[in-house]
Amino acid sequence: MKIQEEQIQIENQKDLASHVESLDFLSNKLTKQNYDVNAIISKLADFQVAIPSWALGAGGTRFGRFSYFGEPSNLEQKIEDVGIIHSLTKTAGAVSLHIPWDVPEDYTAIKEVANSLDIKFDAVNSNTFQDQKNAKESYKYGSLSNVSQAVREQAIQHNLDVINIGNKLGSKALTVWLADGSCFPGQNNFQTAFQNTQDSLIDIYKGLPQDWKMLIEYKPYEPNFYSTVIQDWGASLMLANGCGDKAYTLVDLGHHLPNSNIEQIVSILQLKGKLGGFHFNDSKYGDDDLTAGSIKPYALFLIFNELVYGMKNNPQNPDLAWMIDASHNVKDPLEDLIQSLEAIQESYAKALLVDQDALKAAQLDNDVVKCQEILQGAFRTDVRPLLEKARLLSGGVLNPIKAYRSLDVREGLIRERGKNTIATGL
Ligand code: LRH
Ligand code: MN
Ligand code: MN
Repeated sequence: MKIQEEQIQIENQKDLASHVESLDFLSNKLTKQNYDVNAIISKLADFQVAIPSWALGAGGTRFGRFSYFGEPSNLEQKIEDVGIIHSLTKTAGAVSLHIPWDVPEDYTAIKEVANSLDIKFDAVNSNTFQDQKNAKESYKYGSLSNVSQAVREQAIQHNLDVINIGNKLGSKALTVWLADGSCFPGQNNFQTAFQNTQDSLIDIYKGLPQDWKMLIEYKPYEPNFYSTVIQDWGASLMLANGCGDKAYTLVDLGHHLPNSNIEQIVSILQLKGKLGGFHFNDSKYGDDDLTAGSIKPYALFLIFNELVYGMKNNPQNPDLAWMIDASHNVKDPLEDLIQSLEAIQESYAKALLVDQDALKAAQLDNDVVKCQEILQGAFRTDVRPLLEKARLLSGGVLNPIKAYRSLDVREGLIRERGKNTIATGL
């Protein structure tokens, strides 16, 4: 199923008058306050977030999974789904593959599908948290940190294979997330596990092409519940530094203990030029993988405020690999991804409204109240007309959820793929 340009135009006609009215109102207001509205809109239009190949079907939990009909059952269909989201939002121009869930059978064919939908291949993710079919060694007690050299070698080789697959598709980054750790005190020697991980990562790093990055993701718990080897940003940063210049820390919003100050983590990593990537989701309790911005929108805005500051003031930090890492049990996965994209863009737009000079002046005056007024003034602005305009200029729709429903996209997918499809992966 492919959304046609005429369909987009018809959808946009329905909402154009009210869009123009609300954009005029906001633009006038912002222009009077000396904002360059067009510059903000063009930054929004340029901002692209990768969709993970594992988020296109109903994710489920370990207690059950409720299928969403018309789900993609192969990589080609997954990329087609990303194409649908991208044609509506124009902000999802990349897909991030998890290997071995999504090993392409025919590289030329897959690249053609992606190309025709204007989708690029973002970071490739390795998987040493599940045992693979016919694998000699088991990851039950860890992968890159395992006490067995044979297991470590198998896990290293898998990562090198993933780099190879990504290379054929045009990816430029490898994301490593390890489930390695322990469930009970005494099970692991912390130092041995950490050193093994460092040595294994260095072996993988040696196989990284010159223009690639290695992104090291951390997580404090799950599936191991007593300790994880890469428990936090400090552990990730140490490992990245131990590998070299092309290795960076990746922040997944759900991978923190409750009340962690994520915006501060993001800020300091950028200062050190070591923030490489980002996984967006939201959570109430743990790694809940809920829709971005659905639970703590102010926290997402504060994170973006630091990211915007860093993108301007930290040229030592590379361009970031942005990705949504969410999972859906009760929503249509495509609608959920559209909502995440909207929340991410909205936070970005609000962060672009923060008057950095005024904030700096207020900080130098120790005017705490003014600092808060500046941040909250930006946060409380309804920036949605700016997002609409960015989509309109890029050929997307003014209202993606409304258009998705009015075009009966899910019904079309069910007609094409049938009722009993199952998404591979998580
Ligand atoms: C781990 C994680 C990591 C994996 C993905 C499936 O919780 O966030 O990024 O690759 O989920
Ligand atoms: Mn993640
Ligand atoms: Mn996660």
